[in-house]
Amino acid sequence: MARGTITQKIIDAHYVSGGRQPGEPVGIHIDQTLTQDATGTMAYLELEAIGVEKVATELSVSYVDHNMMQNGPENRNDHLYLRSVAANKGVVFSPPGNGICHQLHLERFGRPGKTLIGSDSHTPTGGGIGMMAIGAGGLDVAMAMAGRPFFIPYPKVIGVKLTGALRPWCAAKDVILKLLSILTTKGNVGSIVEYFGDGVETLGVPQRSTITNMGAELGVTTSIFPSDATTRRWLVQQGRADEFVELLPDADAEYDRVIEIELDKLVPMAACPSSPDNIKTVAELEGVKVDQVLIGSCTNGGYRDLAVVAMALRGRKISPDVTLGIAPGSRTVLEMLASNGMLADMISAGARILEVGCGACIGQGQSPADDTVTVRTFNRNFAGRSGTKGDQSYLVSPETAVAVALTGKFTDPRNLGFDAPVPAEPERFIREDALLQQPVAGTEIVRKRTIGEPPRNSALPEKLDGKVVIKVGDKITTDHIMPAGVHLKLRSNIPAYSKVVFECFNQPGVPTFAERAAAVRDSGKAGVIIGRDSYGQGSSREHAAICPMYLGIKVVAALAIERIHRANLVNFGILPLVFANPADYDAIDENDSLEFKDIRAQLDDPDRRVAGVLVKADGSRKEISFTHALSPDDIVTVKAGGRLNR
Ligand code: MIC
Ligand code: SF4
Repeated sequence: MARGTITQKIIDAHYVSGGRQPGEPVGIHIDQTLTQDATGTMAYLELEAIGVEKVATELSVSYVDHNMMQNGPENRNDHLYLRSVAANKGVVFSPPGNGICHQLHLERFGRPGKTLIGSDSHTPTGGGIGMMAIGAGGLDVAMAMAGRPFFIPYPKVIGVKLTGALRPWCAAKDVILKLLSILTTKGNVGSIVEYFGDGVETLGVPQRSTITNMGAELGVTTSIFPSDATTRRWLVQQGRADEFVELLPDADAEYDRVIEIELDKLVPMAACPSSPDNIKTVAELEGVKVDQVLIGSCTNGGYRDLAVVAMALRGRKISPDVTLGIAPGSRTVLEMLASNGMLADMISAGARILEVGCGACIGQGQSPADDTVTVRTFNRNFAGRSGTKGDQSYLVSPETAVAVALTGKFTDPRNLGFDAPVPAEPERFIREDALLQQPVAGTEIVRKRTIGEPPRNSALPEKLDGKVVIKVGDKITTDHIMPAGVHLKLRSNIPAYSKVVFECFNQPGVPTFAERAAAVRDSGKAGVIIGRDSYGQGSSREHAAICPMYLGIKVVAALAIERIHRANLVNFGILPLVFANPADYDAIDENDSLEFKDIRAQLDDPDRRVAGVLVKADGSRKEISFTHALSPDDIVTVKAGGRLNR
């Protein structure tokens, strides 16, 4: 078992209750929370439903960064609700245009050694500054704002030893892409990745944060770097030197597993369609024609990344075969680029400057053309996430992205024929504190007509008469379950948003998933979803639980269910089960019945066994055995029909 790690030190300092053996639920005190608008509206509605007058955390911040298209009044209605509820409940509010929650939190609020949970799966960005920063569903964030501990499985610690230093044109993104090629997106649930070794000091905080940000794609609880002289330098640059604390592993720290990455051996890499772990070297892709390049997002939208891009573009023009979009991660970054002339370099090279925010990363605009290649510095390339069905989306570093923009095709940046830009670190970052809105007690909460209420489930019955509404395969992401993009504006309107659950599997002339699920629900049966491996990976969006719940889904059974999604299912009273015998997955088909007798009593079985009876269309019956990973507290929640009922 791991010893002397940073992970352990932070957990010890925040320990509230629970086990200390890997896998046992451990409750930790949460110092800070963050929300973003697309998950935040529901989180604050939940906070209100719990009856919280004022948040109990050291700091809670509400950011608006996702839903900024404002096609119709819904987005702005959400912003007004978010701003007023933040003021009312003691939460700092960051309005649209200030920046992506993770980038901004790193600049303004991230503190080494603190715990942070955020209603966004890329909250681990804060690990780059030595925080234990974890993504969670909105209801869990609401509970933390209410002062409740947050439960994680006591982690196994994967130590990633970095040695040497990156060579020119190689980037932090290549480090995490390399790690994704080793660990993949599957099988890492319950672990925390901790970086150590002499290579750590060669990476600045922005680079470390790129690595911890995209660590989310590994499916781990979070990733973390030490807090050292480099961290101190970053805090000085941000005008927050007094917030520095050193945080290092013991010299004889032991990890559950060690992976070594030699930074000087890394080459530029790309995640190929349609998974962040489908890795090739850029050299292998050399020459592939590209139509679109997009630079930005919470992975690579910081000052250093965009400065590299600006310097590579200076005095050059992009290829006429591509469009290049650049979205700075925060207002500060944009303002710094504007004041030092780098923005002009980008514009005159042919870049399209996009709004500060998530934008194209969440499928809000910039969808690629049919049958074309899009190259992005983002962290996810799940099928269809760009807004184009059958998209071919590749994920790369800013260094590689700018090489592609200049040539119109996949190009190893080392072949560009000029030296890799090395931007100077700014002595001071611009601070726009006046644009952050501080709470004012008693503020009236603005609730326009599109602000709904968080729906509730009914309690788990004794006998669950289930019917399989859909059977899906491996690696179903929450983007498959609950598409974002053009539908994002429905996040506060559950009945409307529910209509597009599993939209990507709908076929013309066949009733949609939503119609089928509602028909099962209205017939008095419980809807069942059958998944395979890594069900629910990706985003933390709890709508991937709330909307299926609204449509009557009571059980999700799969070979494996990812951490955040499983927690969201529990929070909304959906039973997450795991096939005890993976071969049984093959026995089940859509429209089969799955009956559970005495399900409430079965959940108390100390061996975690749950028996169901599969009834096929021809009337044949087969007993199927399931297990689950529910804690005693989770079981109470599921039985109650979700946390709001409790
Ligand atoms: C994402 O990158 O998928 C998102 C959009 O930021 C989500 C949150 C959401 O769906 O609102 C995430 O990563 O949790
Ligand atoms: Fe926004 Fe994209 Fe980051 Fe999600 S991954 S928070 S959509 S920039």
